[in-house]
Amino acid sequence: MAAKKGLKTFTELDAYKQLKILSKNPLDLTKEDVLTPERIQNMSASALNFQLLYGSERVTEEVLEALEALGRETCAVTKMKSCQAGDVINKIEGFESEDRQVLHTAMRDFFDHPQVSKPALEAAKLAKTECDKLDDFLKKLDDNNLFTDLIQVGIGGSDLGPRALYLALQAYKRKDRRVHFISNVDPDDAACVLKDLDLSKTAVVVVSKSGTTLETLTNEALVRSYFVKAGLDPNKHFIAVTGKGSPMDDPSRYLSSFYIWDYIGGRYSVTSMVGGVMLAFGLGFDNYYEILRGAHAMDQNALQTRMRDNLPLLAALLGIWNRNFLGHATLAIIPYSQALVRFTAHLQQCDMESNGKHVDKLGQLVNFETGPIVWGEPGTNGQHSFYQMIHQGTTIVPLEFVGFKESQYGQDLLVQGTTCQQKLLSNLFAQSIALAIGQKSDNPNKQFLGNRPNRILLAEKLTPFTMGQLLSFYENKVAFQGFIWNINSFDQEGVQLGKVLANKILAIFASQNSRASVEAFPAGAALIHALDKLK
Ligand code: G6Q
Repeated sequence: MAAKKGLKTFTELDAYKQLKILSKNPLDLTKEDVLTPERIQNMSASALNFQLLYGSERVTEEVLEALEALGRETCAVTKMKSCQAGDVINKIEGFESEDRQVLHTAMRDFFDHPQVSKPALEAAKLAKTECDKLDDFLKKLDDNNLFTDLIQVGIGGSDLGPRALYLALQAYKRKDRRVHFISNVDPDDAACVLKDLDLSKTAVVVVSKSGTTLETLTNEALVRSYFVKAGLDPNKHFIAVTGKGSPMDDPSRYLSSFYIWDYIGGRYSVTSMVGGVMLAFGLGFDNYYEILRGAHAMDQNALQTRMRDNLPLLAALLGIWNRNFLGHATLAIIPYSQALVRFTAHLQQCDMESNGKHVDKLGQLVNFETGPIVWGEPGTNGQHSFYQMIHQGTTIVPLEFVGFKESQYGQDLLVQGTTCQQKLLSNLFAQSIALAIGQKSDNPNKQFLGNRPNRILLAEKLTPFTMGQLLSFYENKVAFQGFIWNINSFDQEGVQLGKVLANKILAIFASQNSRASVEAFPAGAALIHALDKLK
């Protein structure tokens, strides 16, 4: 791949070449005296209230230096600064593309260190205005004791992250409030949520940045119809979160409308009003603010120059070592925390939609691997399910574990001398070591080859503040990988084709197989035809 405009592509970088040489002989973690207590201690980085332990990655000091050099050579931290300052970085040079700033960090940048750049300052001011408006609105709801329940209707970025955080922070929720989610256009999703609700005490927040998403608009119409059937006026129950000027920007149809801007990508929108209305309703406004404070603190950490001071950068580079140099195609993110039950699903979108790209920022096809397949479930449950493959399967799966010293509720019991929390942590630590060092045996079926790279992210307790930091840690890690690969982590052209074809199939359904609609998409018509054969 020839470099365009004098810029080196990823594989032409000096650090890439150095890492390529080093990767021919990666560290063997299964050897005696490799995973020593000293290594575990030395290969750890801390920032804020997190510790990242990476002794069980296949890296030596030499590899770490080369990774740091890769970060420098690709100006990763400078690019992060430029992103947070509001430069237009969401674009592909020379081709028709999105052409926007990327300013989700400004949604939480109105605390101690307001951004100095003018665009970021403006964005932070607008965000603060929406927060204040939300605070007022919620106070009015409180004063009039209007609603006990809230349904968030939205999909993709307007659902996954907000839902993951709400579920993660149940220990902090308001006892008098409940939140529900409808995302799928499958009518059973809405039916199941609505069947047990007293609609007279229920508000609905419809979240769609574009105001055009098929699933969300359909679900809004469906849920409105339930209110009408119950003799209620939906306009007195429905709240909108959308982009200014979108088709949903019609305050006459809503009890209140909140706004987001085109510089906030859907999957990066949790801390904006997209997550804000629901999180502040369900957890209380102060807890929502704590999430913002935490996220802002980690955004600041992402500006640190040294790799070992900058946790998201360090994790990004370790991921790149596994992906591009050790050749691992997937990444399992396993929280040893039941509260994070949907967090990996959010990270799956955040990572795969951002970095599942095949062209670089100059529109050139890349000649290296980009984002990995991201998946996972909480531990210890995963241990009783897919860990067999992770330990002894033929595909090596690097892992990122997340764990907490304390539980959220603090309700625990000593059983046979240890608490539940200690049992949870023992399993996390044991898995990390077992995967790294493996086990020799004369019985091949009882042999563990080891050298399964993994790292552990540890914090004291999953509070709203910690949750904000964790969210930002991953958002920034994903962005760093995109900066280093020089791909655009902020667009999502790959989701368009399916949407276009789904609309052609809808036209066949809507016109009851009109000739024109069938001829416009014969393969789609053939699939519809399969429905006729069902008994
Ligand atoms: C995220 C994507 C996508 C988006 C949904 C919902 O980055 O753009 O998941 O969030 O398609 O979009 P709307 O909020 O516009 O309905």
